[in-house]
Amino acid sequence: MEHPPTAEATESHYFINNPPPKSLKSNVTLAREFIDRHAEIGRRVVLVTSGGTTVPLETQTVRYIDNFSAGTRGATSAEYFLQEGYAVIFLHRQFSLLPYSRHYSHNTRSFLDFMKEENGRVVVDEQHQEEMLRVLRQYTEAKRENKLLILSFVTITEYLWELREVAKLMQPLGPKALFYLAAAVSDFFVPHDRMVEHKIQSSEEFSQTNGNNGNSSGKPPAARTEGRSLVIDLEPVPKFLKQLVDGWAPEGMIVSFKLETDPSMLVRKAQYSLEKYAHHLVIGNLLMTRKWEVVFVSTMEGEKWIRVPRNRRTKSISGIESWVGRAAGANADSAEPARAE
Ligand code: PAZ
Repeated sequence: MEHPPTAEATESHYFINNPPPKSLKSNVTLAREFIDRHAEIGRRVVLVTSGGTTVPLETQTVRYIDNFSAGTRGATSAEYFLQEGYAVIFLHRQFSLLPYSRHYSHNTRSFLDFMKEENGRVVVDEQHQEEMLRVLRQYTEAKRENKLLILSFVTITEYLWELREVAKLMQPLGPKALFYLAAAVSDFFVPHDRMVEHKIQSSEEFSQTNGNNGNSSGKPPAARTEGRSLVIDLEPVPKFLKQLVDGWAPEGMIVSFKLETDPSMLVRKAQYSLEKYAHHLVIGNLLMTRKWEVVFVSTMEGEKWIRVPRNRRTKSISGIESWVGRAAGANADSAEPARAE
C-alpha cells in the first residue's frame, strides 16, 4: 500500500518544482535587515499577508485565475498593528490596498477629489484637511521609525515562497513574531511542470500540438482547448499552515483567517482548521458580512463574535488587531479594550 507523502516531502516537492520569484533574493535581504533591526531593540514583528493570489494558466501569462480580495482587511490591520507598537512586514498582492494610502485609493472617488487649486498650487481641500493630516502623521511616523516593510507577490507560488522565507527569518524573534494571514490564498493551482508556455488559443486549430504544449516535463498540460471549450485541470495547493506552525515558525503566534460563504460551515471549518494545524487563532468571516462581523475561534476562548454597526463597515473591525496584539502579549499595560470602529 502506498503511503501519502510526508509534509516534508510535499514541501520539498512543491518548492523544487515551482521556481521562486525573481525578487525573492532582494526581498529576503530587505526582510533580514528589517527583522534584525527590530529584534535588536526587542520590538515585536508581525507579518501581515494581504490580498489575493493569482493562478497563472500560462508561463508567459496572459490569463490567470484570481479572487475577490482587495486587501482591505490586511491594509487596515497593518495600520492598527503599527499603532499597537509592532513593526509590520506587509506582504501583499501587488497593486492591492496599502496601509495609509488605502484611505485615498481604490475608492469611488479619485485622489484628485481630495485636492484643490489655490494660488496656482495644489492643496488638500479644507474638508479633508483634518483626516488627511491624521493619516499623514501616522504614515510619516511609521516611515521615520522604519516600522513598515512592504513586500509584494502576484501568484500563489510567489506568495508561498515569500511566506516561507520571511517566516524562517523571523525565527530568532521567538514568541515576539506574529503571523496574521489575511491573504486570500488559492486552494488550487497549475503546477509549473504542467503549465503551457504560450497563450492558450481559443480554437483547437491553433492550439499547440506537440503533446505537452511547450512544457519540458512531458506531463499533460493542465489547460487545453477541446473544441471551443477551455478545459482546466487544477491541482490542490499543499496546505502549508502545518509547515508554518511546526517548521517555519515554531515559536511564533499564528493567526489564520477562514473565509466561507455558507454560514453553517464557518465555525465548523474554523474549528477544524484549529484542530488540524494546532495554531493559536482562526478568525472566521463570511464573504457578505466580512466588513462588520468576524468570529474568533481559539482553544482558550472557544467561539467569540465581534460585530460593528453595518453603516460603519467601510472602516475596519479594528478590535481584531487590538485583541490579537494583546493576545500576543504586546503593550499589555497600555492596550485599550477592543474597539469597534
Ligand atoms: O481583502 P478583503 O478585505 O477584501 O477580504 C479579506 C478576506 C476575506 C480575504 C480575509 O478576511 C480572509 O478571510 N482571508 C482568508 C481567506 C481564505 O483563504 O479562507
